[in-house]
Amino acid sequence: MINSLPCVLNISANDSMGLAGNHADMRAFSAMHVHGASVITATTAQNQHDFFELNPVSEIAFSSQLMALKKQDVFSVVKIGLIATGQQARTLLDSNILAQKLCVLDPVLAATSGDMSLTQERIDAIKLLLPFMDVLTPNIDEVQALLDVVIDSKESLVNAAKAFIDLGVKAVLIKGGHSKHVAQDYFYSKDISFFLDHQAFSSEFNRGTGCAMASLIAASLARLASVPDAVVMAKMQIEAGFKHRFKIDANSGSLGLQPWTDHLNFDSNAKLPVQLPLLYGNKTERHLSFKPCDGPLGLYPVVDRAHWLEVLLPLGINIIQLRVKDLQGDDLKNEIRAAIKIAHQYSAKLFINDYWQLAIECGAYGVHLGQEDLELADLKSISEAGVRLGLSSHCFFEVARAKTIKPSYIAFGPVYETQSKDMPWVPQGPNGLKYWRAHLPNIPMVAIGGIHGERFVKVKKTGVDAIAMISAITQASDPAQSALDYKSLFDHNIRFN
Ligand code: 3NM
Repeated sequence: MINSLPCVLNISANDSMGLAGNHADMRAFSAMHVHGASVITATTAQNQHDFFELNPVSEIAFSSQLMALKKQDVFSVVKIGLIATGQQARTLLDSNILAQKLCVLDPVLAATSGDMSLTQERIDAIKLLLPFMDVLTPNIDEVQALLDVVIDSKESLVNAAKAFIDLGVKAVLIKGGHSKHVAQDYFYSKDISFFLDHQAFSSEFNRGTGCAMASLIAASLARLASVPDAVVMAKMQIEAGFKHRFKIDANSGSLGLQPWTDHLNFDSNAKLPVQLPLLYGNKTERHLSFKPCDGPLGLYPVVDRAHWLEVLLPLGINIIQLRVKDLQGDDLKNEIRAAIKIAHQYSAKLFINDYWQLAIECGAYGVHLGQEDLELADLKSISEAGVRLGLSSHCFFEVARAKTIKPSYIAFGPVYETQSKDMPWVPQGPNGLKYWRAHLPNIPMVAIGGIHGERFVKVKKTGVDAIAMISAITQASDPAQSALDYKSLFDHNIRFN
């Protein structure tokens, strides 16, 4: 079978030494199994030590490359690196290509090898393009030059990110804050913001890292990832690239990006070439700890009323979740209290969905949160109250954040399509679970979403610690018998019939 590759239209300059610019972009696309087409904006004459010349291509050379690619439009994503003249930006806008595509802009203003005529014309050219950009990836120097600000604190960093959004950019990843061994980036969009840390940062043999980062993001967008996921995957690739750097002499080299493994096709015997980054919404998240769950987990029913606990816990089920979506005030509190009382009688681990304040107040065993709740929930209070924390995750960026928070368990879903909850995420399947198991050997994993019948055994075989279910138990004609069957399957690996 002939492999079909997604395509990125790449607009960047040629680096004569082949370490940065278009060469680095193409290496990044190739690692991500994405095809890159090139519009060259300039030739540069440079080596590791000196930057000699930036020679923009002629206007006709620029516009004709663009025209040729527009005529065979196989691109969903445009990635822009060095724009050499104001006219190139205007030509790009006139081509109407940007408005129809996802666009990533790495605003290259200076080369690591030396100054690259940082002119007002090139700054203005980049500003012209900003309103069309889905992702902007400046480093701190570029932020300062583009916005004419000084970044010297977290507050100034956040303000700069917001200023880019005001200029029309949808999301910005500000790269930098390099301390000796850690590279810290800051992501900001209207919906979400987070920091990303990586330990593998090095200032040697790292030419083209910025170009590669933007191209890796563009490549993941072409592979239909969400923007936060594309950023996390790019960071994972960069870390692996640092570990496998190559050199061409004693001083010069670049990242050795690794072939990307698609988590939905993960072969559990494969070695993991990339690791998850540290990702956190605020610094305190990194330093919290949550009580572990006692003993093994197993079959994990999710129910909407306390009376289910009377049915299910006598069967020996030791973990259960109360997920009430239609009560408030005293009714809600009474339901939670009733469930906690029954769970106590059976020494079962009861997690309360969503209502973390009530869970703390009523002394629940644990609370289960979705990541959209993290902006409001007080994780420190949950941790200090000794209430366990279960966190949902559905994609790279959520798994990375959950891993950083180190909850008592992480739930992964949806494994299959489910009717029990509106789900914008791609089902991860058993291969997705195997991939996350390999990444997180030591964190208890819960699988959830569309699991029933033969699927149960496939999910169990991935090595998860618990399987959470709603409809397969609560909507069964005999819920207790169904729960018993699944419990035996989990506990004894017996065949389902
Ligand atoms: N959370 P059923 S899937 C409540 O993926 C819930 O986070 C999910 O119900 C997640 O077992 C889901 O009936 C619904 O498919 C699970």
